[in-house]
Amino acid sequence: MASEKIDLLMAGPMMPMIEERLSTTFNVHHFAKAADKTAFLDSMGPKIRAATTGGQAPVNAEMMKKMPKLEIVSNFGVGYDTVDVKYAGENGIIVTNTPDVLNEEVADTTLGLMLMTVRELPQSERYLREGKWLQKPYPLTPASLRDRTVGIIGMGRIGKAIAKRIEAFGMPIVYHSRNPAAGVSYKYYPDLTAMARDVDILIAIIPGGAATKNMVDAKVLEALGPKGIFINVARGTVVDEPALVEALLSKKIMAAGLDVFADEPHVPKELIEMENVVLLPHVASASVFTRRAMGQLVVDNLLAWASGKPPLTPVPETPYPPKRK
Ligand code: NAP
Ligand code: 8YV
Repeated sequence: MASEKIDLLMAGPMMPMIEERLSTTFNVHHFAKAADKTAFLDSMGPKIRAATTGGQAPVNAEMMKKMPKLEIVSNFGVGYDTVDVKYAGENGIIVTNTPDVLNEEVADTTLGLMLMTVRELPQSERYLREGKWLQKPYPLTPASLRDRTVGIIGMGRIGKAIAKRIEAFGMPIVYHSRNPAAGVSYKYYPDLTAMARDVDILIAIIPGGAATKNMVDAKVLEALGPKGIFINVARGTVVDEPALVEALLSKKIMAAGLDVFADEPHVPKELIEMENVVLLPHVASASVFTRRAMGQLVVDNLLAWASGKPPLTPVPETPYPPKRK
């Protein structure tokens, strides 16, 4: 006798391959498509045993309370700041993410964004397209990678992949995190402001959430100084965005390259109008190759759990096996 499919809540839109590969084992219920979310959770919530989400669609405590049989939330993305892992951990719900499979892609994009920002490549490309080269050459860029030290905020999986690439560029590297990273010989700064004072490029690649909110504030930006360039591939919440806008407008820092924003997909008008910023629409991992690998890991975590095996990549806050109340 064929066993019954498991009811799964898909919190937001996801890649079609994820739903296709889940459909043999799960009944997929689309939360985002429900006109009345409360009525949907009241009627479907008691049946749901698994959930999946990515990026913009949260799985918060309020939702999880309405799914008393929920056992697993499989998150698309290594960052899982939109899932309430504290509530999940306290209630025996495993949360999984997609680490490692995106390290190289995100590190590549970070280096691209750094080069674009320092050497004004998008600006000079626009210059050519606008026919301005016919009048005179694009001005020399005030900034170069040649005389700069890089400070990385976060020396985890992706921070290390970024550092490896920057080493090949022959640039000195230092870093900040809560603890010194194992197996790393770069200079460690326990104090972020002190590191910002000593570097010319600051790259953020840390998790979002309450612990890192506005970590890069006016004081850190001031310490980075008028030659300083800020690159953010972490989360928009890690920088005080109004303070960043002010620092860029008043030339307290020279430039910024940003892949992430506080209220995506909304980007402050001031940033869009500035010439000394390069803006990307959260694309650091966004190749077909890497997004497929991330999607497969979302599926594999759920299939492992459904067959009674340990999920492949539970987050540290919700270790397997879970402690159910
Ligand atoms: P990871 O391996 O867990 O590394 C995280 C690093 O951040 C560690 O060095 C950690 O060191 C440090 N850290 C954590 N909390 C901190 C805090 N409160 N203060 C200072 N440092 C802190 O994670 P990963 O795989 O490298 O990914 C990092 C993050 O990048 C993700 O969580 C996500 O937000 C972001 N990301 C963005 C994109 C994008 O598309 N733009 C793509 C992938 C990832 P300590 O624990 O010692 O502090
Ligand atoms: C994804 C990311 O773009 O992995 C992460 O933490 O930010 C990105 O790789 C995002 O999670 C998908 O919405």
